[in-house]
Amino acid sequence: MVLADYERLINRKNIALPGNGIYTRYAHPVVTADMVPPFWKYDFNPASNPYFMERIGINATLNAGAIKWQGKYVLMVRVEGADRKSFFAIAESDNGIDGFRFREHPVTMPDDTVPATNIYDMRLTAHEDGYVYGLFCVERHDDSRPNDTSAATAACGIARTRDLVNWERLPDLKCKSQQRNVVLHPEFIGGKYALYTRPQDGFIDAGSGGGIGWALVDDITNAEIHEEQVIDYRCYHTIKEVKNGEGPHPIKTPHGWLHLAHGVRACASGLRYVLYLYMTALYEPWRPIATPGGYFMAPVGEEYVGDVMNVLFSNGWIADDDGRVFIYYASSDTRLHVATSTVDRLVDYCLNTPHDGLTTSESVRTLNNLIDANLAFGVK
Ligand code: M1P
Repeated sequence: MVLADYERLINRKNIALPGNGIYTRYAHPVVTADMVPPFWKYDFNPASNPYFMERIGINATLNAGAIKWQGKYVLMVRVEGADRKSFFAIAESDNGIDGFRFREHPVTMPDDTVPATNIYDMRLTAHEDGYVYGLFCVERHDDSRPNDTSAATAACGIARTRDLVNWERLPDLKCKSQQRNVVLHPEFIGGKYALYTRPQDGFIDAGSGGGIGWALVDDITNAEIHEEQVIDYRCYHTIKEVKNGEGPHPIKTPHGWLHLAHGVRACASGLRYVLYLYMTALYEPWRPIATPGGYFMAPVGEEYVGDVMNVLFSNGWIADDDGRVFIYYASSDTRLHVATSTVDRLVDYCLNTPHDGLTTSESVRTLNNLIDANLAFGVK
């Protein structure tokens, strides 16, 4: 029964929903906690489990890295157990929108010299050096505050593989600040590895770290940031007032690098996480060339609800050779969805969406420009 229900669920066909011309959402999430194989949760031996009870609880499947690998759409899913520990597990599909099935075992990630309490949110980058890298957040208790059971530190863990099975763990990124949302650029820049960073004052607060940063690293096997420049700033009364962070590595297009990121604002009900796009120059991936205003995607319907409400977060997308783009995003730290678009549409969105004029007068002026153009065109 449990196995039959599971097979029915993971074989459910997804249904495209009417869209806005920019992307298409789908009726069903692509990966949920219910899609984790029952043999990860139940002991199937009646001798040791006479009541057929769940022995290991799975709480959520979220924030997945993504890569096209040997013809399959592969997600490096953050799976969170009932014990609040996250780990990585690969789920793969033939078409990218449904049929995701977890491999038999989760990923065994070697530890750095100081073991982590938690690891999550891997960004996958097939680098031109020939390795596939996984950069992820490494969380440990902050032992400088021994009496505070909530005090934590965030750093960037680095691992690499050639087969998505065996992982070589490299030393964690060294830098002055704490880091989350660090992403490896897929190409060398002046012979160096390039990182999108997110300097932060504390474990949660971005504080004085002004936004998404850029840093070059000489040696990825002993990565250290000496200089970091902010390339995408946080800003008052925008969707990224409180925090922002790079999503997956940017997609290379003839018009420049296409970036997906998350922006965070505060409100009475807590933090609101939305997704936005921006572009940087083809030969200077640190230089913004297009910054469409507002959000690209925000929670709708059930996406609002979950462990951490009002959150969309993405650290994985796949650009296919035919120009289709599969955007994997999690809602409310609970489940994973896909939205599809094309490189052409996303570039058009970036180049032609008005930027945020930062005042209400500018927003009305921009709106009137569009209305007047449409009226002149004869549309009412
Ligand atoms: O809970 C929302 C997100 O919060 C963190 O992201 P950020 O560091 O940008 O605030 C991460 O813990 C992320 O995993 C989580 O989805």
